Amino acid sequence: SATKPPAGPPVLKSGYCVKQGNVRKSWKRRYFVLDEFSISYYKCEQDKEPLRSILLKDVCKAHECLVKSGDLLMRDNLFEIITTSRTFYIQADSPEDMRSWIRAITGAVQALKFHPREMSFMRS
Ligand code: 4IP
Repeated sequence: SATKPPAGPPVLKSGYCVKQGNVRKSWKRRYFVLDEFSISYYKCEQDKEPLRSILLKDVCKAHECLVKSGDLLMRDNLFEIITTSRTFYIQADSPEDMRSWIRAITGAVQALKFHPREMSFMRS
């Protein structure tokens, strides 16, 4: 019904950032959504299906990208999300937003580590 809340865990942070592709390295503006289990990105805010979800259990670290080479040099407010399989390069709109994303992701990763939760909403 129209009053039913959206399924899934509550959103911790969301907003637009620009991310780099893995192989082709093209930069795309995407809508990012962080919840207590994952970071997903969508083509736009209205989309229902994410292009990809990064599980927080696979995230090793999120921090400001200080060592840059190549086309990373041109990008400010750049942070990286290091996972077991890939490093994501993400450009925020401002230094404040970059720090806010790093803080939110780091907090969620730590929370999951110290208080493992059942992903019960995924079983439906
Ligand atoms: C695409 O480039 C986009 O950057 C994709 O990003 C990216 O996938 C692809 O990475 C890259 O080839 P083109 O559109 O120029 O083809 P998005 O999914 O945000 O559209 P990722 O994995 O970064 O989502 P590779 O690694 O498939 O090349």
